[in-house]
Amino acid sequence: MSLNKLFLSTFSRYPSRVAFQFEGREITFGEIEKRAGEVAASLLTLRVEPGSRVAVLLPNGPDLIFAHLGINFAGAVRIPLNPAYGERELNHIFEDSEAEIIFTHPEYVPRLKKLRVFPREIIAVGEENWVRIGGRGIGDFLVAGDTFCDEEVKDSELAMIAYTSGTTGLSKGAMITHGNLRSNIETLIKFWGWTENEKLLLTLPLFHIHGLGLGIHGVMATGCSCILKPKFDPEEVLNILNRGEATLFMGVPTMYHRLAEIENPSRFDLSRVRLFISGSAALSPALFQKFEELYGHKILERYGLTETIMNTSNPLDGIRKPGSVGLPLPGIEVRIIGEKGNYLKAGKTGEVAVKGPNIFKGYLNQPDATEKAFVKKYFRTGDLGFFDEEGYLHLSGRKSELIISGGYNVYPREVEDVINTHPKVQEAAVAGISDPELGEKVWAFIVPRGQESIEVSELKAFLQGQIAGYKIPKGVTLVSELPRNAMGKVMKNQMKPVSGL
Ligand code: MLC
Ligand code: AMP
Repeated sequence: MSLNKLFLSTFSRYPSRVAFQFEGREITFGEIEKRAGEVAASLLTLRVEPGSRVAVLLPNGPDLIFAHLGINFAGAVRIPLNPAYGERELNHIFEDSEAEIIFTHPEYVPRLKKLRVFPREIIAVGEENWVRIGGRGIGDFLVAGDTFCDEEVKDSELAMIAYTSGTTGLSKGAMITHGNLRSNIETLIKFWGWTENEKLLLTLPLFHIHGLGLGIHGVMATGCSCILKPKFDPEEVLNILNRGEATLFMGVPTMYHRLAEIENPSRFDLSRVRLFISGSAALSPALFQKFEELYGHKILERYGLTETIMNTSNPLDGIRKPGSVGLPLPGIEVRIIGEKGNYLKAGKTGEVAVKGPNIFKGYLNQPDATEKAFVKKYFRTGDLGFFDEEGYLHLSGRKSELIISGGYNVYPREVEDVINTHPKVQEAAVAGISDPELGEKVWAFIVPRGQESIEVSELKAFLQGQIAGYKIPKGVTLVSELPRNAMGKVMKNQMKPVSGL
């Protein structure tokens, strides 16, 4: 069954139920069905065909949801994009994906039009109307209709291409099918005891698998209600939970850190919340314990990737082990593999590899990277870990230099490539520095050209607009040279954020 069919069955069960509360607006499932149907019908008037790629560059809100669902209802493939992306990221994604259409906020239109590459039709999503700006001039986008080309959409067809940071410095498009998304959300709903009576508080950004594939898809699949926020604000979250307006919260560890560090936490009674779920980055046992002491809840930690959606989770009813990402989800096989691709026993650390209906179809336009990503039909996650005797997975590191800052992934190479184009920079290396709030923060080590000096503010100004803000180094250390091993590889574990000059 396609994701579309799953969502359509919810619409027919609960047409008048409020699905989302967003900034004073209430949106029912019936309204979502109508708007998403109109989006689908309107896309077909723009020669969108099954398999066409359509990007969404919108802030959190109902319009983003209408656009995403409408694209899939038209049989097309959606590409979620972070509004913080700069020129470099967008040019690459549009070139690589050949996205034909983009839904965006009217304010972002001038920025898009300045890019080297952009889709043939831009749909500016305004409060009153949706305006089409494209080859055939400017006009209204939305037409009446309810096109659901569901009969033809199969489990194996692509629903989404999600860009995830790439080791080579440019992001890779992970091709995710209807079957991947549908099977995973169905599994999670059962595993987490998520029903139509749930009230989800969703403050995650909706351009990653966490907010979209879990948060939005969970609401669509269960028919539960959701308070959706433009962004995360710890005081606001605690007030909503204290008033008993939500029963489920999902977040990244940085959010839980901020909830735990709030002034005077005893003001808040969170006893009416059923479940707190954390993922996208490691939740430290210290934070797990502090949250339990303050609010009486054991956070349920789970583990996933854009390419696999969710793989493991601590149980709802069994033991939630601090520092562990839990048990393989039903129907999903998780193995630990050694250097030669051999399977390792419990207690032995190796690369985490996953097989199941959740595994993506491969990287767009990258057959080599796709081939390398699999061993014996298992997807290699790049994460290192081991199983304990009770079958719980513990992650212990990563094979690559990936930095995870507040739940966002940053590959050093991408940031280095841009810093290296600065005229005062001879050479740069970027690494993750441990940080209590963000987990890791991005830091640049720079060998300046000649006698030049370079300030953090100057570097930030240079990078702004080229790459997303969360990738911009929080600090810079000037060094006379980068430490290298005999092979000439920079030894990042030897770089410390104190001045080396
Ligand atoms: C924001 N900024 C960050 C940052 N988030 N810097 C480093 N790391 C981060 N994570 C910077 C912005 O660029 C900006 O800088 C300044 O902080 C303020 O921006 P903001 O938007 O007001 O930030 P804030 O609200 O504080 O954001 C923190 C946060 C956010 C934790 C709420 O980072 C967040 O929503 N993270 C969730 C990411 C996520 O959903 N990941 C899922 C990936 S999927 P300036 O200088 O530009 O003003 C995945 C699979 C799985 O991993 O398992 O789930
Ligand atoms: P992304 O490519 O943005 O989907 O990020 C996927 C990566 O996030 C994984 O490969 C892990 O390194 C990391 N991740 C996700 N969940 C967890 C978790 N619970 N603990 C530690 N790391 C996690």
